[in-house]
Amino acid sequence: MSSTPEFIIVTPQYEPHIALIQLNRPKELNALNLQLMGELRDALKILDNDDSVRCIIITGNEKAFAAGADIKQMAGKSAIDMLNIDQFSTWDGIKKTKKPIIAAVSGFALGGGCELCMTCDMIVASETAKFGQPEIKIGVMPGAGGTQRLTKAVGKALAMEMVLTGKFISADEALKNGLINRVVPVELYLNEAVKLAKEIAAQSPIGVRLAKESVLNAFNSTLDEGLIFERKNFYLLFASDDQKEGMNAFVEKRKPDFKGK
Ligand code: DAK
Repeated sequence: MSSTPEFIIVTPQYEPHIALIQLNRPKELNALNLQLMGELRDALKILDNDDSVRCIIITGNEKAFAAGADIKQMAGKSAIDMLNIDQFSTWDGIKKTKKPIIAAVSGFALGGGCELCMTCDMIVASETAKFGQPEIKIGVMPGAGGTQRLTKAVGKALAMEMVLTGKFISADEALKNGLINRVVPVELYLNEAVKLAKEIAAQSPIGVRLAKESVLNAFNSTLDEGLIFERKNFYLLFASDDQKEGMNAFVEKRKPDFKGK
């Protein structure tokens, strides 16, 4: 990292092959100001290019994953200010991360905070987590994918209700409706995310990368286009050492040692 970030804490080897990024504006419930988002984008880019990292976890603290974009920073802005700030380039940078990202969520995941965890690939939540898109209550609407990713995850009925009323849903409701992967007691949510990250980190990094890309492609393509995309990535993996190692290890009844080549 070129300079130490102020609003995030980055631990590149929290566990072997697993990086942890903690959002760290606790007094403001991790409200996502522009600096924090820039630091997050830069950290993800560095970790994405670090061969020793195979999975990334983004977390907050027990009270909040993130309570949204920083309302105080946005309040006085004009449409042209927002256009010129071009936050989308930052969010697009985060979205481009090739390695899998797990959001470990406790407490509030609201507005941009909910959108950030939906931009991640999987979500592990504590029983105290609350998800919501309350932008409507402050006179706006979701601006970083909330109307799209939430709808694709939970369906029209619940997404419409959440986006139009700003209501929060609990971790259990989020699990029941397909928004998140797991719910565990609050003292375990980070451990649980690490457990999931370890399972992923034990696989072929190149396989994981192309599989993630293929799953995400499902959101942007017809079934036939998606199947063609998947097939090409599948063939491509036969050019990797990891494919030989994985299949040979199976035949030789041993654990594979994947190198990401
Ligand atoms: N922004 C700024 N400060 C926030 C904040 C936020 N989103 N959320 C909380 N804080 C601050 C509070 O102002 C308070 O600061 P002080 O007053 O102590 O200085 C401190 O955090 C503690 O908050 P509370 O005192 O309110 O704590 P409570 O436990 O009573 O309530 C709460 C917790 C989460 C229910 C409440 O703080 C709340 O309603 N917060 C706002 C939630 C919200 O409306 N979130 C959506 C924000 S709009 C875009 C990308 C993203 C976005 C837009 C565009 N582009 C790419 C263009 C996203 C927009 C949003 O997220």
